[in-house]
Amino acid sequence: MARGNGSIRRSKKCYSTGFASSFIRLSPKVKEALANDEPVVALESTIISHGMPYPQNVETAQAVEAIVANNGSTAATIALMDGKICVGLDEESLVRLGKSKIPAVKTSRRDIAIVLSQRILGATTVSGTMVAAHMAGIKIFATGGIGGVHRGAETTMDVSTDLTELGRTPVAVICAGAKSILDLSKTLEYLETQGVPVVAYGKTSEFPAFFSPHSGLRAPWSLQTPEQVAALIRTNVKLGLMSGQVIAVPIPSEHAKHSAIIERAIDTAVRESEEKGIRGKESTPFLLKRVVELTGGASLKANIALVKNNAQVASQIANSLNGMTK
Ligand code: PSU
Ligand code: MN
Repeated sequence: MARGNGSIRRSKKCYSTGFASSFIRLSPKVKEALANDEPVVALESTIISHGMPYPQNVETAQAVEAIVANNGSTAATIALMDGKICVGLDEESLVRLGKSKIPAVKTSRRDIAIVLSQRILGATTVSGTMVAAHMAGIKIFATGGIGGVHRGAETTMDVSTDLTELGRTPVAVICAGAKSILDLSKTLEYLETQGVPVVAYGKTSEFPAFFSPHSGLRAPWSLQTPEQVAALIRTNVKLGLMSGQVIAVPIPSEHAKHSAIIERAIDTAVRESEEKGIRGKESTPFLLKRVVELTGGASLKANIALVKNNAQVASQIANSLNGMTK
């Protein structure tokens, strides 16, 4: 039953309440895909506004959407615009996020209601995107890397809300692990605390470190095929476990060749951020930007390649999940 213009169809696939659905604006393509029970992959927008420079950010967002489409799924890039949670963006909106004179606000769960009520342009993080995807009934979300426990968190308490979101929202996040701007060992500990399965994907049992397939840390689980991941997601949904999953896909080896140089740049960037006293939500964007500068763009190339790879894997998982008997 439709609930007025632009609102989502009320079906078993839609988890939002009547009130929440009035805030959601589905693009025509996403609306049709969800109504027809076709596979949909959510994509975040902070990676566009804060994760990459213009114009590579917009180009990558478009290329990633095309990869999802070419693999038989519908892409739903998510952002907050004009007081609505927009699920599926047109080209003009992608450019607005990537190039706006008034920059988009990085929007995690904490910020959603403020950004909507003030009608601010909001780019959703992993946490914000998971909230929106779940409201729209989307179970699979592809990105580059998740936020995590920051280095030095024992004194700063800087732990990304992405990790608590993963503990409370049943969306699978297909990523390349987390960047070593973070403390990866503490990040895995915290995900265990939150009850989140972390799965190394493919022929590996190691948790990948974004720019490198190697972190030296073992992932608690390892799965090899889209079907196995789809079975995990389906079982999680059927059980009513409200937690998400981290599906950690190693960067393809041909794109990992500069990882040692990038690692040194990360150490420098972390030191600079401490010296400058950068804190809170500014910390991750500062580090990402500095690493791109210090590596002369090598990290950006690797970042783009792994996001595309993750989008492809996510589409395969979405197709597989869709093919399973309900
Ligand atoms: N890590 C990346 N690229 C990104 C981000 C993290 O390699 O673009 C973004 C994501 O949107 C992620 C957010 O959800 O940063 C985490 O920010 P914080 O550490 O402030 O929670
Ligand atoms: Mn933080």
